[in-house]
Amino acid sequence: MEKTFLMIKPEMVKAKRQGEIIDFILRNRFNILRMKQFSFDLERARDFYGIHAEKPFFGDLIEYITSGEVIGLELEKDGAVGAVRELVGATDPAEARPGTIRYMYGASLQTNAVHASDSPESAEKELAIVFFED
Ligand code: FUP
Repeated sequence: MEKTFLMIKPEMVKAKRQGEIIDFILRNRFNILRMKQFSFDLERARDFYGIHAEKPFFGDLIEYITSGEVIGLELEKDGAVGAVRELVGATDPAEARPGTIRYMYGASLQTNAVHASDSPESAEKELAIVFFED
């Protein structure tokens, strides 16, 4: 079965709302294979978001993602990569469809509640960064 990576971002963990997202994922019939609460160090954060290194928002993004604990989840389902992206919704919560995670929990382009891998290749890279000790 296909695997992917989902991450609950710092503002959701700070607000103690991670349970709602995990419940939503389980109700949508994903299997959770691994789950880890942790803080990014700078090096891992820069690697994780390396594709955005040249973007003007990169510095803010790194500051934000290292600002508190996050929860990484390895998920499994048929077509998991696309299925999670559907549930997550558009990057900007203002553009996210009703019923999506970012519609329900996202506050801004930066504080958009979760991250989800956009391809099987990204999922593999992101899982390796987050679950590096395995
Ligand atoms: P997504 O794949 O939907 O998470 O979005 P992107 O990979 O395009 O962006 C990665 C993260 O950068 C997003 F979660 C939000 C953040 N971002 C900004 O903070 N400002 C921007 O202008 C664009 C993206």
